[in-house]
Amino acid sequence: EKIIFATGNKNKVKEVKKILEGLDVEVYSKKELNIKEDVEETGSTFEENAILKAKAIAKYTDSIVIADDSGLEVDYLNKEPGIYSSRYLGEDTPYEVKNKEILRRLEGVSKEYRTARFVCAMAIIMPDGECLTAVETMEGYIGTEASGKNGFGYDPIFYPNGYEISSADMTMEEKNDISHRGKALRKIRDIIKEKLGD
Ligand code: ITT
Repeated sequence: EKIIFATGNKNKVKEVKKILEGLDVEVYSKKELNIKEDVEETGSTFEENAILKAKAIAKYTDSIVIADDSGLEVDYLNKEPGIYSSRYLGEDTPYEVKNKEILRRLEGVSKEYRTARFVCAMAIIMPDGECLTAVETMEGYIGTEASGKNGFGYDPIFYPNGYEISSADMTMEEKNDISHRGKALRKIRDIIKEKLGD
């Protein structure tokens, strides 16, 4: 059974391919399918935006479609950048710059007030049009410096609770085990398994 993962983010594709490993599915990104459509993320929640992205692609195919909308909520910054995570300081601004800016805005703030979380909403559209979602978080805090070369985006400044390292210092397997994306996608995987009857 073919699954289409509707995203333009190759880091998400890597993580999702790994998380769905072992299930008899093929993951295709939009790029691999030559779908050029750029979806406007006009929703006001991660969940709404995930559904928008999945629906935009579902009209091109009879396969199962999944989409991920995710981001970082920093409590001290009133949950910024939130659903605007990829657009924060401009879509093309390097993450080094975005991460530095968040660290700067938290300068002098003690650890107990540096709490943050990654949120992931996964939407799945079945061939019969049924739409389901799973929303999960990874709780942690913003460190005082960026660290790590793995992962992507805000990973170098995010330190998951219970670990002394950033999520960019984790292997992809370690991160997937505890991450917002890992947790949401494993729920979706169980739904797929049920539907496919295996
Ligand atoms: P698609 O919409 O095409 O899937 P995108 O990168 O634009 O790709 P989002 O709109 O969902 O995706 O933006 C999510 C942003 O939140 C992403 O670009 C990262 O900056 C950040 N983010 C989400 N999950 C993350 C993770 O696991 N680690 C680090 N940053 C993450």
